[in-house]
Amino acid sequence: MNRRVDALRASMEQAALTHMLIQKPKNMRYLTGYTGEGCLLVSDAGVTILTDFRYVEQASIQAPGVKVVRYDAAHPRLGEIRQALSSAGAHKLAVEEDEVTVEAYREMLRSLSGIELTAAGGLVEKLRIVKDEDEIECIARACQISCQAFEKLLGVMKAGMTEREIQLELDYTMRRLGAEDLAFNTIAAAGENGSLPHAIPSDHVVREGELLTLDFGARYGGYCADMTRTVAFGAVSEELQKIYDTVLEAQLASLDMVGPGVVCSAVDRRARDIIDKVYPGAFGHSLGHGVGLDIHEQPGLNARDQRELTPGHIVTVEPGVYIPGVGGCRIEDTVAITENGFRNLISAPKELIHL
Ligand SMILES: [Mn+2]
Repeated sequence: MNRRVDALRASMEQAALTHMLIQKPKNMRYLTGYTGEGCLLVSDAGVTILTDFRYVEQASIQAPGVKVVRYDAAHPRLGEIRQALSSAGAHKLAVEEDEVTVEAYREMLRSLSGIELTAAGGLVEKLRIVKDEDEIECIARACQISCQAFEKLLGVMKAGMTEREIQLELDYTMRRLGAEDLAFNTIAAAGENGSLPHAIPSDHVVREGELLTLDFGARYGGYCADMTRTVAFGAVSEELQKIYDTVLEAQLASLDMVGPGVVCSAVDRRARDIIDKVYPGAFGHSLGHGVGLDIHEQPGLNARDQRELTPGHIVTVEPGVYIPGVGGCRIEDTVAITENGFRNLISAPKELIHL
């Protein structure tokens, strides 16, 4: 069928599973290229897309060669699934337990009586951790679009604009440059708002003497970019400069140790030690996360993740300092782990830019 479906079937076999129902849109896309609604049924006989009238043609275009089964009121989805299992003599169906709602689960219990439902969420996500060349190139392109948009923004952004105006300009520019969508809602936080790591852009007018944190990313080919830069408007206080310098030192030091065989938690620790010495407790989130079809994937650069980075992992490195009443700063790159170290997919400069 294809390498990804083959890999999933291999991990299903290891888990003694013959049939798996995939309902997460990103997992459906990863396995087949199909982006419409419905679900996938994966078995040793192959993969089937189950969908309704609206998506039948789209499925055949996006996933050529994949069997498409149309369901409707007379032939409901769960009836089709039940039939597929019974004709294969199967009595067990794996589902994504972190996707199925309680209501949907109850309906499955009713409609699939006699079939054991088992939790197998995470099997596809485990495959998605290591990106292939095509995926890395999509993320690299998404990062390139994001960096180009940031560079253009630097030419037009000035004190007197609101956070929302800056956000709109950046979003528009990413789309103009080829982003199919945004990877997530752009964060633009200036002045005291900078102490909110996930601030919602407001009508706050950016003034001279403020830092502005921009966290954003384009989406390309379904894949996300994630980058953050903090810029200054005019001259900033010694206090804000010190915050910036501390975050930059932590970002460069932790980035420097990234590579294959390095334990995720150790990278987080490196950045945290640097920041905690100057601003104890002011870096309250993890250092980074995997990026792919979803903006937050595995592995995590955090205190709990003891896995080793391996070639094909794509992670963010994004330390920050947040001080209520004063402001904040974050600097973030998205990097691909390679055989020898890493490839930084974000090319935007990191020294403090004064506008
Ligand atoms: Mn991020």
